[in-house]
Order: sequence, then C-alpha cells, then structure tokens
Amino acid sequence: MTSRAQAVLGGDRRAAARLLTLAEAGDPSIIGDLGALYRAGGRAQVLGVTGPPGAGKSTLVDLLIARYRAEGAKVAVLAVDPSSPTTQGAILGDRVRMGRHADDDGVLIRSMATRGELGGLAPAAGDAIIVLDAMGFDWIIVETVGVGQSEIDIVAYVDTIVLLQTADGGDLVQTIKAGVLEVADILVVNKADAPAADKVVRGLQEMVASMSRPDGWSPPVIRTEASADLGVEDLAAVVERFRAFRAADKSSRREVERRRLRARIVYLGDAAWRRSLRDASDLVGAEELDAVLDRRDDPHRLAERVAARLAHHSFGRNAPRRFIIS
Ligand SMILES: Nc1nc2c(ncn2[C@@H]2O[C@H](COP(=O)(O)OP(=O)(O)OP(=O)(O)O)[C@@H](O)[C@H]2O)c(=O)[nH]1
Ligand SMILES: [Mg+2]
Repeated sequence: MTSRAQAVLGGDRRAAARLLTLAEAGDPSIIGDLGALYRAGGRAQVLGVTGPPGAGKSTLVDLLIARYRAEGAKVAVLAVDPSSPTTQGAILGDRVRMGRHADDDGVLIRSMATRGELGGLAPAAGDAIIVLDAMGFDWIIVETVGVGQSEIDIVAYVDTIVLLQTADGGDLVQTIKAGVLEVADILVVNKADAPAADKVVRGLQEMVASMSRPDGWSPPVIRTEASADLGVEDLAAVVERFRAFRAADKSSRREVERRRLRARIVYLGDAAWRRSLRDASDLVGAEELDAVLDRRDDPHRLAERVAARLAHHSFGRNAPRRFIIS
C-alpha cells in the first residue's frame, strides 16, 4: 500500500484532491496508488448520465444528488466534457445547476475536459472513479455530453447508463448517435412539458422494442421535467430495478463486466506499451535507424522487431523494473 493511497483511504480530502487532479491528467506516476485504491475499492455505484448538449443532464443530476443525499448517501459527480478543451468556467452548467450542494461535505463535484491526448478522457474518468470510490462516495455520477466517441467509451467505466433525450426538439430521435442507444440501460425523456413529449416517448419505445439485448433487459423509457423537480423518483426507482436485475443474474453481469474491462485493459495496455517504448530509446540502435534511412530496411519491419524486443524485455527474467507494471 502506498502512503498516498493510505492517506486517501484514511479520509484525507486534500491528498484525495491532489490524487484526483493527477488521475484526471492521466499522470502515470500514480499507477501504483491507483492500483492500491482499486484493490481496496468497488463499493460505489457508478451511474453514467449522457445526452445532447442542453438536454437537462445537470439539472437532473442535481435532483439525483438531493435524492441520494436525503438517504444519507455520499455523492460525487464527474462532469466530463469531450467537446471543450479546458475545464475553465461553468462547463456543463454544473456550477450553476448543482451549486446548491457546494457547501455539502457529502457532495463532490468535479469537471473534466479534453486535455492534449485525444481519446484519453474516458480512461482518465475511469481513474478518477477509482479515487472517488476509495474516498467512500456511495454514488458516483458521470455526466457526459453526447458528442463523439467519448460518450460511448465512458460505458467501460460505469455500471448503469442513463441516456437523456428532450421532448423540445421535435424530430430528435434521429439525432441519437449510432451506438449510443445500444448501450443505454435507461432512457429518459426530459422536458416532458414540451408538446412533443408523447411522440418522443413513443418513438424511443419503438426503437427499444426493435432491439434485443443479450442480457434480456428492456430499457425503460421514463419522463422527467427536471426543472420542475418531476420524475426523479421514477428514475431512482428504475436505477434500483436495473441494479437488482443485474445482481440477480451473476453470469450475465460478469459477462458485461468482462467485456467492459477488456476495453479498458486494451487501452491501458496500449498506453503502458507506449510509455515503455518512450523510456526504452536504447531498444533501437543507430545502425538500425541508419539502415532504414538508407532504404536497406523499412520502418514497419524495424517497428515489429522493436516490439518483439520490448516484449522479450517485459516478460524475460531480467526485465528492467520500469517494464513491470505492479
Ligand atoms: N422546459 C424545461 N427546461 C428544462 C428542463 N430541464 C432542464 N431544463 C433547462 O434546460 C437548460 C439546460 O439544462 P442543463 O441541466 O444545463 O442541461 P445539460 O444537459 O446539463 O447541458 P450541457 O451540460 O451544457 O450539455 C436549462 O436552462 C434548464 O433549466 C425541463 O424539464 N423542462
Ligand atoms: Mg450539464
């Protein structure tokens, strides 16, 4: 157990906040800390809330916070914005919509935005979830704007996906990104005060009916009017029903978990591999580089040889310490 991990598990909020910042930045120096925390964790329920910009996600999440706080549960929110290059300002409206919980010790709200590395946002959120879980939050709610692949990638890190649509866009069902409906466990039609609400609910119900999931779950479609505090009880009840459904079928649950973990491991393995390659510049000799530059060899063949060498290093008995991910 690392001392940083121990501090987090011991309830040190400042140590946790520092680790969270490093986790969100995808800093590899905390791999050992995250490993220790992961092993000690696994108690939080992780809920993903996704949907198009302005659908009312933050307004609804704010209601969920209040709902779970009323039960005495501790709630963390990660507001992940793949479309924005910085975390400055009130992205996702989280500061505004969830501001009333700012002074509550049982609530933590963090914003994450795209940093340099494209595609690294969802895994960074995954690392942040490890820290939040270790901090003892009962619920971790991940709000993502429904743009691009990150929204789907985030699935690998959450237990339940809630997809929000609104009733005020008319033909909105067509705007659902390919692949997103397939991963949604619960569908919410927010802004149910809009005249098109019935049409949108029916449209979604038809789409759900035409799909069949391997686990046999049929995603319910519920209505909410978040700005009027309507429907959050229904949502909480459906979230609970889905949790019970998953818990009842251990083998299908394990199957889903394995599939999601596999995606995470492939990403992390790839990142570890790239780090090792960067560290091991001595794996490629000057003569070999010259051979490629002089067109006696080619970049692809050299890369294959370097990869094989690296694998030999990693798994061989004399593997350098830096190749061992503990
Ligand atoms: N009419 C109506 N307006 C709503 C409802 N829910 C939320 N809104 C409003 O919709 C706007 C956007 O709400 P947010 O909660 O910030 O939406 P969001 O999905 O978090 O937005 P981004 O994070 O920017 O993608 C706000 O002005 C809300 O007050 C609703 O049920 N009905
Ligand atoms: Mg928002």
